Amino acid sequence: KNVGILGVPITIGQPNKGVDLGPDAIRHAGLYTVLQNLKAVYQDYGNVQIENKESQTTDHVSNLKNLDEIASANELAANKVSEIIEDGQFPLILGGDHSMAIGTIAGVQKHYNNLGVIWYDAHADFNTEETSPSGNIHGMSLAVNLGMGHEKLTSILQNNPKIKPENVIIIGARSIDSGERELIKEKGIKVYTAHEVEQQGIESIIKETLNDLSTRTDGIHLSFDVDSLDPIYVPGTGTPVEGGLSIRESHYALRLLNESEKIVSAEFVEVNPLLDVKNQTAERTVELIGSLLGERYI
Ligand code: DIR
Ligand code: MN
Ligand code: MN
Ligand code: MN
Repeated sequence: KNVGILGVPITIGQPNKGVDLGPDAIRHAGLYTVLQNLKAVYQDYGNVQIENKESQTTDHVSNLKNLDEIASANELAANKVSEIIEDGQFPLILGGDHSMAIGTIAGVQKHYNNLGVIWYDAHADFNTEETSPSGNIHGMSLAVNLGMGHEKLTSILQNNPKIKPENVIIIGARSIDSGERELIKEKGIKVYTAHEVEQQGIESIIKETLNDLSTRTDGIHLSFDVDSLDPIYVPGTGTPVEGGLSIRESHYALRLLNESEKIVSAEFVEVNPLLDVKNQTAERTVELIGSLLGERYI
């Protein structure tokens, strides 16, 4: 596999400082070594140039925070991701807050008629400006990809909507706002909450997910928010939620995704080194990336 690494150091989709340092922290945690051990061919495209403004702007009409800045950052990210695919590489995208998925998925979707998305996250990121309790766009990026939300966000690159509701599966959710819940039901999105992971087990869930998406899609993008994991493993993230997935089941999930050969692009987001302890969140992220790209214990 030819891997094209891209950092998207965006922080203005949420309030905590430091998530813009995530991509470099992941590189420092040994990303290249893992790729070399896997004998992967890789190229680092560097980071998208993002101006994370210190002072926050709020759109008066919609209450969206940093709307214009996020829209233009995502346009840049989308074009970069698309370029990586045109170069024949597998986009491995490092974040950055999850608002970046507006652009990354726009960039990938340009190359697929029927893209599937696995959203591995403690949250659903399914708010719109009408439902959002915070105005933070990192809590809206999945909804935007389904065509809901501000026109400046849904119109990035091309088609709107980018993704069909039946092509999205959320795994690990345990913090969903009431408005998001309504929208999820309305759109009929499949959600495996942390309770389903407990009850059904991650192996069955990933196999079901792959079965489901494989028949309908021509490629699957993995959007992996590190806050899907329990905070005991990942202290370095901005919106931790207790009761999360374990590191063991998450490695196994990623291994199953690797074996399926259905994943065409992946992003690992919300790594915040300023909230971290000894870069362990970035280190675990690198190890998880290793599992997705084929690393095995034996
Ligand atoms: C919350 C938090 N649902 C919001 N979202 C987060 O602000 O929309 N997403 N943390 O990752
Ligand atoms: Mn998220
Ligand atoms: Mn999250
Ligand atoms: Mn380690």
